[in-house]
Amino acid sequence: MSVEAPQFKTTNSRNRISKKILVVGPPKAGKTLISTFLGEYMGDDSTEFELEFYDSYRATKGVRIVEFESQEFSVEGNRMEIEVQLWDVSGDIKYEDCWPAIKEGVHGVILVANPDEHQGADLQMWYEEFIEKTHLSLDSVLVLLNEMGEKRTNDGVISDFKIQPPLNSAVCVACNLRFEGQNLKVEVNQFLISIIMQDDPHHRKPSSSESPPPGKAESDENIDDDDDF
Ligand SMILES: Nc1nc2c(ncn2[C@@H]2O[C@H](COP(=O)(O)OP(=O)(O)O)[C@@H](O)[C@H]2O)c(=O)[nH]1
Ligand SMILES: [Mg+2]
Repeated sequence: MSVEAPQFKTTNSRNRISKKILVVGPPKAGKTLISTFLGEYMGDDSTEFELEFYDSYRATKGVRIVEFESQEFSVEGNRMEIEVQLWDVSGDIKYEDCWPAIKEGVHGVILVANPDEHQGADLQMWYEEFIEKTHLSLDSVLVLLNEMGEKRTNDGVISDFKIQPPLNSAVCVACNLRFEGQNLKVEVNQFLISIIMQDDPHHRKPSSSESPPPGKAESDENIDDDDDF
């Protein structure tokens, strides 16, 4: 299957572009909860979050689409917003007949695992299907290690989670929605910047140390100034 290179899609004069991002990974990793969180909170500067955790697991049937608009990014003085279409994909492979349609026109992938329940190898099939086969750059991939429960991020479980190459070159961050939703917003903003940078290969990719402040992804300093965006 051939996939066209991501392109700017300007829908109006305010530089609004659309990006299709898949959320994939094994079942019960927290994909649906994370997608709901992003849909609810990425478009504003909320720092207080209300999350509904379910005691009984409700498996996603096939795929669920969550849409949100990013906050404005400033790129070389131009304001732009990203209309994100987040495809929350079931971790059940019985829906694999739907995968070709799901993969079509994808611009980025968020891979989610629960480091208490999964291992790096559990991401391999999802990497091959949704990243390798679609020829996506690893700059358009974010691996989220979603810790559930009372633990904070960055504990031993995270450091023991071994991701196989070449996926281990992608940005990998730990998150714990219960305590650190704001960190997730910052990381996803950075991920969105990385995806829009793919549209222009002359631009330098922002590094994680250049993360925008929460909810304000100012990327002017992250790019060369020899090109119009
Ligand atoms: N306590 C807690 N529960 C979570 C978290 N993320 C997901 N869950 C719960 O774990 C179960 C599976 O989450 P879900 O998002 O449906 O996983 P999916 O199969 O990857 O889409 C659900 O009952 C969620 O409410 C989390 O960060 N903390
Ligand atoms: Mg789900």
